Amino acid sequence: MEELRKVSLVLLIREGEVLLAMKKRRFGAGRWNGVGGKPELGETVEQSAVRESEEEIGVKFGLNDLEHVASLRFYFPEHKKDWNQEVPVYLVRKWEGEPIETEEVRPQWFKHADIPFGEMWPDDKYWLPRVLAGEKLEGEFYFADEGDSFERYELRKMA
Ligand code: 6OG
Repeated sequence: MEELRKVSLVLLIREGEVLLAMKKRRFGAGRWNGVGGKPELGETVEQSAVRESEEEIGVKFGLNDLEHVASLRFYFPEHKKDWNQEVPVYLVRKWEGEPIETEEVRPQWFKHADIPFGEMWPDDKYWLPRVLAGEKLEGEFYFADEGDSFERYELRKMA
């Protein structure tokens, strides 16, 4: 299978709550998600997680604060295969600054019981509760269309 580009996903967490951000534009617009994005030239995916978190919501933390909790591979139909990506998911428990709204996203804290899965990528309800409960996961999601549903998925404990 071809190499997938890696795109970071960061979830800030505090007691019983997770920070999600409403994406205001581009890929994933209109959905709540973590922050993060594509590495720039010469950057590792971890560095992209740190940089994008500061750019998107104004919080600062170090590479050591990234807790790698999942690796998810997303596959789309042939006509959308440029959306295929591997997403390492990181939890962050300690940062500097208060999350702020920017042109790209609007952040908001959610209690675990109130996570708005209906307004998120459809994969999230399968892996996010498990990751928040302390599991480390890897898996694949095969989308049937442009991201509203998927045909099948596999999730297993991270090797
Ligand atoms: P930019 O293209 O904005 O980064 N991402 C996904 N997150 C979830 N929960 N489900 C998916 O299923 C995803 N596909 C991509 C990775 C895109 C951001 O969205 C994440 C990045 O954080 C398809 O640079």
